[in-house]
Amino acid sequence: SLQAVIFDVDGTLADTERDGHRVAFNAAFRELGLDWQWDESTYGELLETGGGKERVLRYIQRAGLPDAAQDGPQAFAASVHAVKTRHFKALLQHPGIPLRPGVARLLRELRQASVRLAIATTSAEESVVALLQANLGEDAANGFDVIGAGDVVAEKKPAPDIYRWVQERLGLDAACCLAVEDSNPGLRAATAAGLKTVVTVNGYTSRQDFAAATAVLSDLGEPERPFRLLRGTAHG
Ligand code: XBP
Ligand code: MG
Repeated sequence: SLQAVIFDVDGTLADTERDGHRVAFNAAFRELGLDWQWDESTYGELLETGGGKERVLRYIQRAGLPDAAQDGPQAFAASVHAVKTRHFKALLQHPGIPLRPGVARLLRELRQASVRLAIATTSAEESVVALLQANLGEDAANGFDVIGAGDVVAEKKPAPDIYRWVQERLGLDAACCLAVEDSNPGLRAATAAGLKTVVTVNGYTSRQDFAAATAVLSDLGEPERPFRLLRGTAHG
């Protein structure tokens, strides 16, 4: 039986990428005097690389190492990421980034059913906690048994490492857990860790390959606006 649900964050709990992380990266580039700008479609391509620091490192291969990066690419990516994380957290305060439809309801209903909740994400823990707090209150992070985020594992999604890290701490077999993801790299990570996975798509991910998913949904739905089942069965 189902004992825990492990949620991805970006694109799954909230549409954080286009109007959140992307905007925060661009603000960081401006603040640091770089002439880089990531438009929506460029960012869509760059999302193939999970992790903000890794994404910056990948972009350096295309745009070249800026003059400002005197301490090398790794230190440069880390400093961009720190500035970007500050801007991302400010965006969560104003204008704010809401949770996707059905997310708050599902979290509440799972807790009421004594299903344990966990998070497995590529992004920085402080960004995740700030998103939860901004939308669900100061101690929102305490509602999750395990939060696996950012650099706690060396290999980010699509590697299964973050899901394995979370499962180990939950102390549960993969067979008792369900993953909720929004992207192909996320689905690959969860599937490689042996987890059944429900996918809720968004604008950046809707055309990706989700053949390995238990079900593909438009979103998690609200009573007055149910989700659409895009593939699979409602009972997996
Ligand atoms: C999320 C990511 C992250 C975010 C930005 O992927 O790839 O890098 O874009 O967060 P997933 P950071 O939803 O598959 O976990 O800049 O803090 O990495
Ligand atoms: Mg995601």
